[in-house]
Amino acid sequence: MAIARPVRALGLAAIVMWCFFIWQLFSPTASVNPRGGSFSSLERDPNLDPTGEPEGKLIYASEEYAPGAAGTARTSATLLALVRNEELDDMLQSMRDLERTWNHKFNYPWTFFNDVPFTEEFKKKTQALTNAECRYELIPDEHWEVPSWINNDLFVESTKTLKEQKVQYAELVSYHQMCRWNSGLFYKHPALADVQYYWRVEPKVHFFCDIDYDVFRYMQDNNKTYGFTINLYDSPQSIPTLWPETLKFMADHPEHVHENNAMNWLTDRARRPDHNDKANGYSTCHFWSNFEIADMSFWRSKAYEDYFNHLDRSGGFFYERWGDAPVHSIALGLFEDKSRIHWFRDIGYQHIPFFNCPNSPKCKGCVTGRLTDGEAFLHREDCRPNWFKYVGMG
Ligand SMILES: Nc1nc2c(ncn2[C@@H]2O[C@H](COP(=O)(O)OP(=O)(O)OP(=O)(O)O)[C@@H](O)[C@H]2O)c(=O)[nH]1
Ligand SMILES: [Mg+2]
Repeated sequence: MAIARPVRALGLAAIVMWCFFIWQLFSPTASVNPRGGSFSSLERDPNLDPTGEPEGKLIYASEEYAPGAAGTARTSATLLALVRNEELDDMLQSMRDLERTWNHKFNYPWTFFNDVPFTEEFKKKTQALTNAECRYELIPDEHWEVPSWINNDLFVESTKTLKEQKVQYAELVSYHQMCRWNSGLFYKHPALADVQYYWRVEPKVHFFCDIDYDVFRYMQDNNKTYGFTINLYDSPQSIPTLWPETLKFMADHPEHVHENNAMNWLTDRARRPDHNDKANGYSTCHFWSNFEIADMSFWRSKAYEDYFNHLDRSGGFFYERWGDAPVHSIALGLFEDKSRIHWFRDIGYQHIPFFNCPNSPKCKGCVTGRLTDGEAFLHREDCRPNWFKYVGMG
């Protein structure tokens, strides 16, 4: 019996679609891994691979890490938190996690910063969670105030535009102040004058994995400048002139650009061309700086000081909403040897809505390889594949 031509066509289309479906499912470059991490340029999320301690020299806990003066193995370092009195409960949550997984073995001091004095309750409750010393520091006015060269009318006008473009927190002056302080001022506080390394800790973050070695000594003994866990795309609307200002700066100061820089990571256009276009040449890829373990010598270097001053004078911390994350990341990507930047893949971490959750028996409370527990579209913000592609996983 002859089959009518439309029916034959329909059958053929069904077979083609079925083949396409099967190909999507079993293709070796499937872009979605079963745990939810979305990788288009890698076969799988490396967090799914068994993760141990980093290579290199590691120093483990001993009696030389006892609290107080007995702690002779500790290097010059602090856990560092900028926090408001109202965030006490969330800060205690972060502290509990970090003390449990790491600091009770090493007893590094905590340094808390605030633009207003800390309450007695804040001091009492935070100190009660650690055997290490806690320091409570007020930020000097000249580090926090809006700089004299910022025009308030222009600021108000600019925030309207930013709000129209849905830039989060654009209307909050304090948010701009916070980003500027985290970019170029925190390490100038007199309380940190003799401190070299810091681990930045925000309220309401989580740490999931037991870490048994001294991470600050890891940085020092293995010649690392900066450590991160998560790498994301930024909102290009918050930084339209950051890259153009950076190019101007580089033209004036070519001597600061490191020969082993990560320029191709900073300027990648392949993965998210729209972001690169809106940010005028910057991929917007950045280390998510609510977590950072770093050597302040880099921020205190002439290269970074010159760069920060250039950016600060241009007004973009207020007329746009430049975050410390892209500012730090661009500076590191240009002025530092990229081999001195380390992915702490073994430190399980969450700041809502993103995770770094390694595959290790030392981790509890997060799902291995899960990048986010938020909406599916958030996977698009993952920029780690670019870092791995251009720099590696070291
Ligand atoms: N003392 C003080 N701390 C602040 C102020 N604004 C922000 N911070 C702190 O700066 C850090 C970053 O601020 P967040 O409000 O968490 O900004 P964010 O991480 O971009 O935003 P979320 O996604 O909402 O967490 C946190 O540690 C805050 O506690 C402020 O005006 N004063
Ligand atoms: Mg936060």
